[in-house]
Amino acid sequence: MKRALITGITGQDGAYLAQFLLDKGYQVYGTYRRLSTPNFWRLQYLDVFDKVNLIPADLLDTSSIVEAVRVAQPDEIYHLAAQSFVFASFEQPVGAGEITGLGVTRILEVIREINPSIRFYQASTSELYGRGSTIPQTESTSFQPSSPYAAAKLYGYWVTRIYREGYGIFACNGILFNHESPLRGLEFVTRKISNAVAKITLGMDKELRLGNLEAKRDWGYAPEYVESMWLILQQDKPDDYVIATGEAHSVREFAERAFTVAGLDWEKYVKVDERFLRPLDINFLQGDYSKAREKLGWQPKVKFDKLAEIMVREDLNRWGRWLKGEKFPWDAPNYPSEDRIISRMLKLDR
Ligand code: NAP
Ligand code: F7E
Repeated sequence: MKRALITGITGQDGAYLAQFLLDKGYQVYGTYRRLSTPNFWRLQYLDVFDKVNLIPADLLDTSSIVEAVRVAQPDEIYHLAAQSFVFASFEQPVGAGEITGLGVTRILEVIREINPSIRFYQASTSELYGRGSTIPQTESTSFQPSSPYAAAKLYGYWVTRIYREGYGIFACNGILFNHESPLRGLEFVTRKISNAVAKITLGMDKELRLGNLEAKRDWGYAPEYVESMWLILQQDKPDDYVIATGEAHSVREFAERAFTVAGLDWEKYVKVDERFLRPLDINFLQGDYSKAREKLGWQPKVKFDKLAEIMVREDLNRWGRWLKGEKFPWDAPNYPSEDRIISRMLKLDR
């Protein structure tokens, strides 16, 4: 039985990947952070909480990573843990470097020391391309990161290649474009929209405040994207791959589509709020996944319209059940209103 270690198993991708690998017959280990309140709702939601082995570890603490690798003895490590919210990386830029950047080297060093035959997947990102990039983006498009998050990921991308080329470690980058699902964190724009649409439809909210409506992203469906991570580590040679849908849509279009799913006119509810603008934003990301299609046999099935529909229907279902008194694992009831969050990024007088 193959053994996999997933860092960041409590996140969107970590939970879906755990489910995918369990279905493949893997013994799955996952690292999680010790928090004052448990954060296992996604694993419970997918009904895999009792099937995975959990190891406390923090990317800031190398000794905890050593322990995780010693305990799990993995054939494959999927390194998904990161401070993944771009907006927050402007609030905590040093943390972005420490966690999202240096965290990669800490894990690669542990692999090099303990067992260099472990295969390593690095969660790289379309954010690497940044502003003003040529379209569509491929594996050979140049990178111009536009946030502390992207700069940290650029470091992680290169250190992965350096350990591959310098030490012969089977280390790969999946350059994944945005991928969403009902398990997406509430701060990301698609889930913020689907959650608000559900609450407005059910009379629990009145409006939705968003930032840059013109930004275009290549949005795919997370459960399909975790399969690509596995495929990347099953190849004969380590390499880097773009994973995307090949389509770009704006935030405005996502809002329009999401409200339409619920039979509402988005323009009546969406307000632009400057607090959600970033010091720098990327206006256009659209991936070319030809290499993944040819070499991995991977291609996306769920595209933009269907994705928005899946997300809105699931948030409607959750809030509907919640209104009837049912309790089940899910993040929204505990999420503070953004008006209650004091952040230098959310100041009104910028
Ligand atoms: P996510 O839902 O935000 O999950 C991030 C995970 O990292 C969580 O399990 C989180 O733990 C963990 N983490 C954060 N800081 C940590 C630390 N200091 N030590 C240990 N663990 C820590 O992100 P995701 O959407 O699943 O994305 C997975 C990875 O893919 C991330 O590296 C992200 O940057 C990258 N990526 C995502 C996308 C996308 O569109 N989703 C696209 C390209 C690349 P807690 O639960 O305790 O917070
Ligand atoms: O923003 C705009 C915002 O926060 C998308 C992460 O998974 O994907 C994700 O990063 C766009 C941006 O995701 C709001 O300015 C408008 O242009 O959903 P997001 P992201 O920044 O693209 C990449 C691939 C990753 O690697 C990251 O880890 O939407 N936008 N209004 C807004 N965004 C948010 N969050 N909230 C708004 O109100």
